[in-house]
Amino acid sequence: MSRLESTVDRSRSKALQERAERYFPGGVNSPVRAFRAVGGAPPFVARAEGAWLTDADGNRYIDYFGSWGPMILGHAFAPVVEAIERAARNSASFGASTVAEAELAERVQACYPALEKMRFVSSGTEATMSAIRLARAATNRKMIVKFEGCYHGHADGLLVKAGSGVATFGIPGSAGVPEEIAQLTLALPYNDLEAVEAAFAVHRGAIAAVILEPVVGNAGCIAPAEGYLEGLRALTAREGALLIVDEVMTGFRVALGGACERYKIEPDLVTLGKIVGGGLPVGVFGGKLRFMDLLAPLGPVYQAGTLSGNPLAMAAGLATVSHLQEHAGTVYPHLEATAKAMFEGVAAEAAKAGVAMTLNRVGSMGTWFFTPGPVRNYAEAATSDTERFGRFHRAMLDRGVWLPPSQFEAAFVSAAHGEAEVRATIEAAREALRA
Ligand code: HOZ
Repeated sequence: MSRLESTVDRSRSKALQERAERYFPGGVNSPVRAFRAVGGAPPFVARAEGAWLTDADGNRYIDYFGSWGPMILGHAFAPVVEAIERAARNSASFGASTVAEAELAERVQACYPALEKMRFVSSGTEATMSAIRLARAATNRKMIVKFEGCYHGHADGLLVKAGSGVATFGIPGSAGVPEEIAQLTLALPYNDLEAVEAAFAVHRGAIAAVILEPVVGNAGCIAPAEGYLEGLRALTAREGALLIVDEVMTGFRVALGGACERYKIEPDLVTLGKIVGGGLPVGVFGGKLRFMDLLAPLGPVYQAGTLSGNPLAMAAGLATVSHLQEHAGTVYPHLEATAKAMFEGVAAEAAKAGVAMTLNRVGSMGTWFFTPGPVRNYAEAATSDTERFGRFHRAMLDRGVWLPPSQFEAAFVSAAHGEAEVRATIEAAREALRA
């Protein structure tokens, strides 16, 4: 048997993958799902509840990717399911304004006071590309600064040295992006203020915005160094560039008010997604009034979407954000304690097994990098032994633990994970790290 083959019966998933490959490139609608970075066949999900996924063959897994972040309350969380059902009875879409939009906006603003005004869109990609457009219009400048390994969706100008699937497959950017567009993006090392200072010196008066993941999730999890976020704020303010804090992944995750609250950031614009939609497709961009009021119909920056503020998505988002707001005092401490026990428990097993590993964790998101570390930027993350990670991933999957299928994606813990899941995960890791 090859090292990629599993002893677990996933024959139904395998057949479904073969069928999917007839219709979708790689059999998937988003590249990392194809498991190419870790090997083995991806299980097809039949259903999920709480912290557990069940595949098409009836195998059960503890879920540590949580739909890539949104499922912070666990799968099929009853208030979210009921809200979606209620909304669906009134029709799935109108393409006109509804009361739920302002209700959700009011709650989002209570958690994120920096969003003086906002706009709902349908994905994180839409949110970040619209924020960049606003920044360019507001400054009348063309260039943007991003950081290596940060992923801000798949708009042309944001794929330069991006994280997530771009890092997973080791490609510098994407074919099909005109050089003229890629040249407007400067990709600098994360956690390096001097590099940003130098870029502003070279391109004085040309940089419209600096966009970043305040805690990187798409190169694996990387925390901001002490003083880094404050430094970026000061530099961008001094140079007349906007600071865009991309909280698609960290929003409502690393605190109720995301990284803005946790690190006391004062952004010009913020982008959100994932949790704010409760598992349905929602993105948000928002920030200072003087920028947001440049948007059509008030101003000259055009942005639109038939499904923006979709009633089902608003209902799921409202149920999720309301629950987080009303139970923040219990949910976030539970997430912190569960994630700490689980991530550190697995890292302790690696130490016992003599496996070189660096654990990075911020709240309920984290990554075990298969490298002695430290990991403070993408170049250091890229020193990880990705083949070793793949072996660990497959061995964990065979023991009923589904981790994100790439060394360069963060793992997430939900409020539905508890002591039993933590214990089972550490036990699985004890064996998997020796496999
Ligand atoms: N880029 C996403 C995670 N960072 C992957 C989304 C997906 O494959 O569903």
